[in-house]
Amino acid sequence: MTPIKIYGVPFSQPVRSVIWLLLVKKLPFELVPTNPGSKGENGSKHPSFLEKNPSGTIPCLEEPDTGYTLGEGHAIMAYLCQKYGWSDMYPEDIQARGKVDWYLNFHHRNIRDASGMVAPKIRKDLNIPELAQEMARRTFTAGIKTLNDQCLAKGRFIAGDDLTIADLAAYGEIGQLQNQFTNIFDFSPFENLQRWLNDMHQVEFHDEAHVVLSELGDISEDAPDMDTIRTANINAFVAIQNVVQGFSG
Ligand SMILES: N[C@@H](CCC(=O)N[C@@H](CS)C(=O)NCC(=O)O)C(=O)O
Repeated sequence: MTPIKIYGVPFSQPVRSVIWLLLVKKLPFELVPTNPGSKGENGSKHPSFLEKNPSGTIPCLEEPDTGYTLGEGHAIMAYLCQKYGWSDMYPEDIQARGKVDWYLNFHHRNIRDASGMVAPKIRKDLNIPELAQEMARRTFTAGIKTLNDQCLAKGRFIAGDDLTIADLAAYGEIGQLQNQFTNIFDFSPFENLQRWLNDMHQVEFHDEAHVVLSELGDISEDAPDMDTIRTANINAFVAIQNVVQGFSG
């Protein structure tokens, strides 16, 4: 069987969540470097990429054996879980699965707005208005308050007491803001969320899946230049490849 392909770069939040799932499940895959937003040959807006994922965003999955392609991080994770029978991560029981799906839907325009705080630091050239940044902070804060006060007050993980793809999706966004990574959000008022973050650190391959963030480090004061981001992505790419090589023997 030819390994599946994942198009993307490790700095992308939904790409990281998909990669982490594949590492946890030890499924060999090929990570195909793809520049988000670029119309160039390896870009997510190139016509050949749009054939695979009409929205022109990363991540995107491709199965060389079947020719099947799929975009959207959450759709990819749900598909993989169903295809390979990873029912621990995406339960078969429809009520339990409903709770995972609740989060996967809730995530967008709530938790996903974490990236609305990261992007202005990384892409100074985009001149993202202060108001947009403030709106992202407010939406994100309301989102994590919901997780902290409701979901994580009742269960160890977001959709109950077991780790699921809801947690991997959420960590892609929330995790990046922690003080050992970009350090651009204060989680101290959110006790349950902090406990969850610590639990997520214990999940297998946490460090390998997040090399890009440890390489990039604290960006709260100084924005990294493009070379630093490129190097962080390359080093993360190598770290991920090294783990995957171990799976295929
Ligand atoms: N809803 C999509 C969002 C994907 C997304 O926005 N990816 C970014 C990189 S993190 C991207 O490809 N941006 C390029 C663009 O929007 O043109 C998902 O969760 O997969």
